[in-house]
Amino acid sequence: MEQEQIIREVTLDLEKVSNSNELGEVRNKYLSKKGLISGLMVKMKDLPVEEKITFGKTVNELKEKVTNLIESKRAEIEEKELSAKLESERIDITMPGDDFARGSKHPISIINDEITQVFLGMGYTVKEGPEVEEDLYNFEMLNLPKDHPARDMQDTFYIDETRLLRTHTSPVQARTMLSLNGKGPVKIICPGKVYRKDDDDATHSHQFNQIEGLVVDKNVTMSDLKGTLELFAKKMFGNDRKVKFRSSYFPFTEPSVEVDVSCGKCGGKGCPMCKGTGWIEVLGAGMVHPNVLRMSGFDPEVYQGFAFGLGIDRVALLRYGIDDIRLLYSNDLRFLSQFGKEN
Ligand code: FA5
Repeated sequence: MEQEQIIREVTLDLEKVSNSNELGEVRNKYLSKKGLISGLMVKMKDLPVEEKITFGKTVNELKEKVTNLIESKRAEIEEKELSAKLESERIDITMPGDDFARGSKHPISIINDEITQVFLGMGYTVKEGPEVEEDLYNFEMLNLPKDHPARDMQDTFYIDETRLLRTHTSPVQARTMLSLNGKGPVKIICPGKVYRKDDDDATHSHQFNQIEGLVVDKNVTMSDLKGTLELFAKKMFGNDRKVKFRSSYFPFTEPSVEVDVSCGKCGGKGCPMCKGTGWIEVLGAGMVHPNVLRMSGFDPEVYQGFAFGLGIDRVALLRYGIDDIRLLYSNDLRFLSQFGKEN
């Protein structure tokens, strides 16, 4: 066996190699099971014993040298191939990127978050309740027994005899008070969707959003309610808009009020949106009725409370000068993309 000659042959073969496939072929030629070096090993069995040891040693040395040559060629080729790949996949980071459509916050979510922040700042905590509600919490616990005529004020989607889609966020009042076993204070807001069989028009939707507020404590008065709502109106609408308290009726509050804000579209002169009145009603409120406190386990001789229910959609109309509530539910991107970019 000519060790030197084989090494020369390998070196010549490797000089011609320019990629991994060709290198694989050279490797097979010398180092595979049927390769030249394995062939030499086979020959060893025909040699006399005394030659076997030296022959085996030489073949092993040869194998090691050939392997080293092939492996250093492999490193060279891999580096070349990697540089070629990087070159062909080079990214021009100075090219302008593709613009992609980005979502924005819905105006109702923006207003909901803003109102929530105003009340969190006044020390309220947020509570939630189910949209599929029991008649018990939506009406009965709010001083509206079955067949009470005031149930007509909130035309209802019933699911069955005892369950309905909540018509307002007020049921969370009863649920929260019941969980407290007659011990105040209570200071909560509850945002959420509500449903009514109202005919849709510029200011009415069959699905809309409210934020309920409830404060129960000792020595709570109507002026606390008025002060709270005035502060809220100032924060939400600024000093330009006029705010009006109107006496009203809700079976769960006594006395009751409704709060109107001057119409943002006509500035209070009267237009189709405000139905010529110059005002848009945004919330109902009042002092919690003693019956409601009692039914929820609070002693009306000890505790008083006020509550309010704000229409978030109406606040959005007023804040943004939107002239039709149905736009909020149209899912028209031309409309929606005008909001929420600042967040
Ligand atoms: C109520 O829902 C009472 N639960 C509010 C309340 C709570 C009073 C706590 C006293 C104490 P009302 O039906 O007026 O009240 O609705 C409250 C607000 O929801 C309205 O002022 C208005 O802003 C909004 N609203 C009512 N109906 C609709 C509707 N169909 N579409 C959009 N907003 C509505």
